[in-house]
This record gives sequence, C-alpha cells and structure tokens, in this order.
Amino acid sequence: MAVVGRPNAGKSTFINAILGEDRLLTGPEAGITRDAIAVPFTFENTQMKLIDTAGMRKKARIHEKLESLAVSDARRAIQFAHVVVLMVDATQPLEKQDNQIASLIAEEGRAMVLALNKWDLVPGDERKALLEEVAFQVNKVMPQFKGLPIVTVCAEKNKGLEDVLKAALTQYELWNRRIATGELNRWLEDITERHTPPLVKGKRLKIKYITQANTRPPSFALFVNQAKGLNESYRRYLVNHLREAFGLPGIPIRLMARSAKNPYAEKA
Ligand SMILES: Nc1nc2c(ncn2[C@@H]2O[C@H](COP(=O)(O)OP(=O)(O)OP(=O)(O)O)[C@@H](O)[C@H]2O)c(=O)[nH]1
Ligand SMILES: [Mg+2]
Repeated sequence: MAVVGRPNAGKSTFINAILGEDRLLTGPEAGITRDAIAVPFTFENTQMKLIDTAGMRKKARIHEKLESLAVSDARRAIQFAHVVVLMVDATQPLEKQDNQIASLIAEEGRAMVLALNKWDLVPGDERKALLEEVAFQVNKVMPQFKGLPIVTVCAEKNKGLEDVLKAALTQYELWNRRIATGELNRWLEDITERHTPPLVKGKRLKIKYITQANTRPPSFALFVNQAKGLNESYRRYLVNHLREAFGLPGIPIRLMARSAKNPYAEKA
C-alpha cells in the first residue's frame, strides 16, 4: 500500500500513526521525505508493506509536469503497489496536482483510496458539504475512480487509520475480482438493448461477446464486428455500467475492443 500525495499532506505522519511509533521523519515544511521507504505491517491477518513516498510537487513548466512525474520515485512506488492511498490535505482538497497523480494511478491500473487528512482543521459545520463536494469532484475529474472510498483522517490524532486500511483491503479484493463469463454476457445483452451501440460510417457496431481477460485491474475484452467502432462515449457507458452492475466502485476498469468472431457462438 503506497501513500502518495502532495508535499506536507501528512503521509509520513499517517504511516507513523499506523505503526504506533515515530519511525519516519515528519515536519511542518514541505519536502521532508526524500526517498520512498517500505515498512512491513500486518493488519487483520494480512501482511502488507506500507510505502511512504516523497511529496509530488508542481513543476513550473507545464510540459515538464508529466515527465517529471514519470521519472519520480512516487511513480515507481505506484507501479510497485497494489493499492494506492492518495493523501490530500483536507483544507486544500483536490487541486490539479492531485488529479494528475490520480491519472498516474489510473494509468498504472492500481486500486485507490482517497484519504482526506487534517480533518481536525475542517470546521464541524463544513464537513458534510466538503465531503459531498469531494465525492462530486472525484466522479467528475477522476471518472476512472467513480465511487471510490473517501476516508476522513486525522493522522495526528490517530483517527480514521483503520478506516483507510479497511478500505484499502476492500479495494484490493475488488481489484482482484473475476466475473464469470455467463454473467457478463447476460449483462451485455441487457445493457446493449437499453442503449444501442453506435453507428460507425453508417455501419452499426455489433457487440458479440464479452469476457474478462485479466484481473488487477479487472480487464475485459469485447468482441465486436469492427474494433474501431467502439467510440469513447459508448466505452464509458459500458465501463460505468460494468462497475455498477458488478459492484466495483472506485476500480479503474479496462475494456478493449477486439475485432473477431465469437469463437463460442460458432461452436454452438
Ligand atoms: N492538523 C493536523 N496536522 C497534521 C495532521 N497530520 C499531519 N499533520 C502535520 O502536517 C505536517 C506535514 O506532515 P508530514 O507527515 O511530514 O507530511 P508528508 O506528507 O509526509 O510531507 P512530505 O514528506 O514533505 O511529502 C506536519 O507538521 C504534521 O504535524 C493532522 O491530521 N492534522
Ligand atoms: Mg513525508
């Protein structure tokens, strides 16, 4: 479980709180943690490695941003991790930098939990609205993580730690989930009836068959009459309904179209 986020979000404080000891250096200035470090930890009989990472900073020049992120230590931590906790300072939630980090996590296909730390600094009467706003933003700007768990944390006061760990284990399980082919195809029939596949150059996209090609993250292959006929909006429609129908909230689902005949239909 890698903990990533902007500098000063409280990542190291959070891991120290879980461990119950001041193992990692923390401090009020940004940029305290320099290198990623993995610490073993067991939670509910599950052996984990908690990975603390250096805060990911904004770069002055836009075109440098992705490149600098690409080579960063935190990116390597994301690649190495199964579940990533994106830690955000609740007093400055979801800035552009957070969205970029979330995109990286989606690109790598990792499961994610969003932790809003420093919850103690959010006035009581603003908390409900803030949580709703963050949930709304996630669905809007990180659609790959639609419905992901958002956990409020006060690392300094040991609050919300278990909630994050539990959410991480839940997402880990969903990330590993395998859905039976029969179930998928019954779903497909229903969903393509409700909303007909698009026309491409006057030709209707025909979806013949779906199967889960892989896990971690759940990845699906869609067999169609013309692979280029699966446009972005219909892909999104299918992915969002897959996520809903099979209970995969917050999981970055992959769906690729393959132009091929349905091998099973021919035998039938
Ligand atoms: N009020 C409040 N402050 C917190 C909380 N958690 C951490 N802090 C403070 O936030 C500051 C940054 O904490 P760190 O844990 O060093 O942050 P970090 O994300 O590891 O920062 P970098 O290593 O620089 O990326 C410290 O001064 C902490 O005491 C919290 O729950 N509430
Ligand atoms: Mg740190």
